[in-house]
Amino acid sequence: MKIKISLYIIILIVIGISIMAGCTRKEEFSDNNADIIENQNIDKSTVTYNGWLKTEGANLKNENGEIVQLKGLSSHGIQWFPDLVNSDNLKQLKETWGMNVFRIAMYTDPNANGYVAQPEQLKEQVFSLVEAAKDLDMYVIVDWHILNDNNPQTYQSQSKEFFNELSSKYANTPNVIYEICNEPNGNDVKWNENVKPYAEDIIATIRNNNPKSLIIVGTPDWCKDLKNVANNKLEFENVVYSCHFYAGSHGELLQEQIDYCIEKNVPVFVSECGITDASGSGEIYADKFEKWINFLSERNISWLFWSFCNKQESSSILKPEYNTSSFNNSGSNEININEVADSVEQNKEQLDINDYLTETGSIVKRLLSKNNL
Ligand code: IDC
Repeated sequence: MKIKISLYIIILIVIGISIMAGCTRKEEFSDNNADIIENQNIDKSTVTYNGWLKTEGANLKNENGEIVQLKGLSSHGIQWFPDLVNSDNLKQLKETWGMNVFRIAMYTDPNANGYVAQPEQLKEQVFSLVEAAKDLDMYVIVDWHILNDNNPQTYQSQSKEFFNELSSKYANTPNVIYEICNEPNGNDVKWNENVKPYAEDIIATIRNNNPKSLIIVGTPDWCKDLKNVANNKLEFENVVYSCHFYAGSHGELLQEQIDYCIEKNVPVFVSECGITDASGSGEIYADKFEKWINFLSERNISWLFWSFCNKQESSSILKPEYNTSSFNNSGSNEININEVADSVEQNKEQLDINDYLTETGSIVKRLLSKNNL
């Protein structure tokens, strides 16, 4: 009898365990299902998804080892257009253009009223734009925009101080990408003698605060001398080298250099490009530009367009009326400065970028939103 009861109890226990195991499997199954559904809705363009970017061979990858192509716009000089970029229009660009990165062009030249002339004001502007990009879960490039101040060594000490502060403030922020010099240029500015030693100093400074950061290094000849760089690249990891093209001025010769870099496992990053010639104004070369964009996409090379601006020049994606449309609708000839300022402030928030696109803007919008992450 006792044996019978024990057997009965054992059978009951076995049945109980089986039922429980079944339930768990069901739960596992529904968890997997939830994962699949969630994966379908995941926004793969965000920093939350991609994390710290890193280079592997000639590719740029996210933390899961997937290849990443960043695409976005560069500001014009933020010292000249302090109010043009704000979190509202960055949000619109992210949502309606598929932009996953924005570049803050901070001129350095004191003759252009750049950082060397007004460090505190420009630092504040940079920090507030970085915060906006962080809130939008987007990558942001901080560009030390040398141009007429052609040799990065000229203001090396200012650069070091700036990047030291930036990289310690954002030591834990994968959103921030450091572009340590826009376009070294001039016959006397060489990779081995000038740009490389500058880069070694600034990269060491950044990495001291922030070992994982992605760093973009400008190359000589307005970012067109890639071969010399590829033959003697930096020892640091997670460094990409910039190549800048303007469709009306640069073509196959530069593309050959990009392919040379890829063969040598040197990662190239187009942190600035344009649809005009190198002057930034004049004719628009839509077909040549599109061919360039296809060339880059086939190679998963990131690119940013010059520029997010309403200046009267054909490289601008916005019409000059963007920003000042409120004046035209005021209905009054008497201008009260405070009222105008208030109305500009209000209107700025409501303006839809897409209502003010230039021909350039429409073309770039189409190409930028193609094949998104
Ligand atoms: C141009 C601007 C133009 C400005 C000029 C000088 O479009 O409004 O007057 O700079 O500051 C670059 C530079 C970028 C240039 C751009 C077009 O990085 O600053 O902007 N360009 O000329 N390299 C190649 C072309």
